[in-house]
Amino acid sequence: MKRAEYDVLIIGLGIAGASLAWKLSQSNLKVLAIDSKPWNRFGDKPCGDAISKEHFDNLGMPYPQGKELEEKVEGIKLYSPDMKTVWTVKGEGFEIDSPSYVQRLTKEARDRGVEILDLTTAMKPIIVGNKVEGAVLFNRRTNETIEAKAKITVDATGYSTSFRSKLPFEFPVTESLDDKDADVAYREVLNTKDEIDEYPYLRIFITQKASPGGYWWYFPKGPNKVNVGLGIQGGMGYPSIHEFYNKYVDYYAPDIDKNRLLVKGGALVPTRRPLATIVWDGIAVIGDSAFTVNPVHGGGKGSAMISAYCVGKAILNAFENNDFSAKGLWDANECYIERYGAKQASLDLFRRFLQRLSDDEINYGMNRKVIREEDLLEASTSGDLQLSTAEKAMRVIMALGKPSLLFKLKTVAEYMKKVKDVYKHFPEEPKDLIKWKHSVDSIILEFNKALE
Ligand code: FDA
Ligand code: PGT
Repeated sequence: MKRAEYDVLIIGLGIAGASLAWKLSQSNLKVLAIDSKPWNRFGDKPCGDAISKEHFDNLGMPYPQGKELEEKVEGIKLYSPDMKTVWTVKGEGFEIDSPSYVQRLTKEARDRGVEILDLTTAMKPIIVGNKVEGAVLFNRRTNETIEAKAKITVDATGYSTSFRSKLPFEFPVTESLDDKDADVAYREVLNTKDEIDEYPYLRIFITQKASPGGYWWYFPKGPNKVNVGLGIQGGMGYPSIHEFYNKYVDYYAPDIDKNRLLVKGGALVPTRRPLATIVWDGIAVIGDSAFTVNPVHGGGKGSAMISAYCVGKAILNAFENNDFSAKGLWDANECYIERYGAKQASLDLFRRFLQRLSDDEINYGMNRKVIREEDLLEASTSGDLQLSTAEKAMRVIMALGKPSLLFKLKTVAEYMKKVKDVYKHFPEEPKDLIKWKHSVDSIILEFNKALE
């Protein structure tokens, strides 16, 4: 068996792993980054490919350019189930060609000294004492087994969680995903028959009938090309996603040319709060594997980049202090929670509420502006649903004259605030993690009961 030693081993070169490799290539650390896929398929995963521009600005990541940028986005149009209400949310973003962008980050990282191995899979962790100290790899290009020792190993394996799930259960980063806390999503990219109307706007169709617990999207990638798909909640016993796709695609994407299909595929989207901790002794977890996706809109590329940024900073710190333990990496949690994690926890609750609403309630709510588009945007960007908004909403709902889940909006807003407050008191030391996690879990249980 071949043996090698590194400072950092990154497993997975999707947007999360590639962003981290790119960031660490600016340091003097000896880094190895691997992926099971061949080079030309890095970053190639089923996705709607929409990212807000703000993420690149906030993190100092390079904008997608040339082939990497398929369309500049100017905003999102949100359609009610009966299509009678359309909310327009303005905001700059990109429709990217994800493989091109991820491969560009990876090439730049390699040019600055990061070693990259494609067709290489992490088979199992190396654990010494109770610390992760690297992984056993298999390289299909050379048919070699490699014992890769590393001071810090980073799991960026996406929704497969294929590395961290092999750790002993005493590692808190082994937390698994409940089926109901995920959406199954599927999309196709096709050319259209005619030029798309207002193609710089993404379209989101809310419909429990055609996508229970998720939504349909129509994301133009230019005047004649579109990414169209849907998500449905997992663990609910619904028919297969393909059944929904085939039944409703002509309704939500009437102008696609089915003879000009470019790509298709589906995957799971975690829709919950992040892992209670994204670091432990000798290990960090980023991207989908750490459940960093936005629970309400399912976008996870921007927040995968945030988790890579926070873990990157924590790694540099850990090397400065020569401490690779959970404690030495702990500031990754603080950074991620402040930038995105607390909002995710609050939106995890909002998502549970939205998934229980009927199409009639959503039609009513959107049409009568029970929540206004500004409030929804505020909720989905900061995780705050204002109580005053909820109180005003109560008055509107009273006029409905029949009992409705919408009545619970004030309770929802209260719990969203409550869980965010708990995240403000994230423990300063790893030893207090379990107690803190219990307090988060009990708020979620209480909230589920309150919705019944
Ligand atoms: P990703 O899955 O991209 O990468 C993981 C990598 O690890 C893979 O390349 C894999 O080969 C590798 N790997 C796994 N195990 C390994 C092992 N043991 N050894 C070596 N390599 C290993 N988000 C968004 O922002 N905007 C959007 O429009 C959408 N739309 C959307 C639509 C659909 C249909 C889905 C399913 C998802 C989305 N998302 C999204 C979510 C988004 O796609 C997702 O959050 C990110 O791409 C996740 O990036 P990661 O790098 O974490 O994982
Ligand atoms: C309800 C559960 C849904 C589960 C979703 C599963 C579906 C999976 C499919 C995945 C498709 C991914 C689509 C990604 C879209 C990207 C949207 C986007 O970029 O949003 C921007 C940026 O948000 P951010 O969090 O990345 O960044 C924040 C900031 O810029 C950085 O600091 C923000 O725009 C929005 O949030 C628009 C709102 C989208 C809302 C989605 C629909 C929800 C349903 C609402 C129902 C309302 C009914 C109310 C009635 C009372």
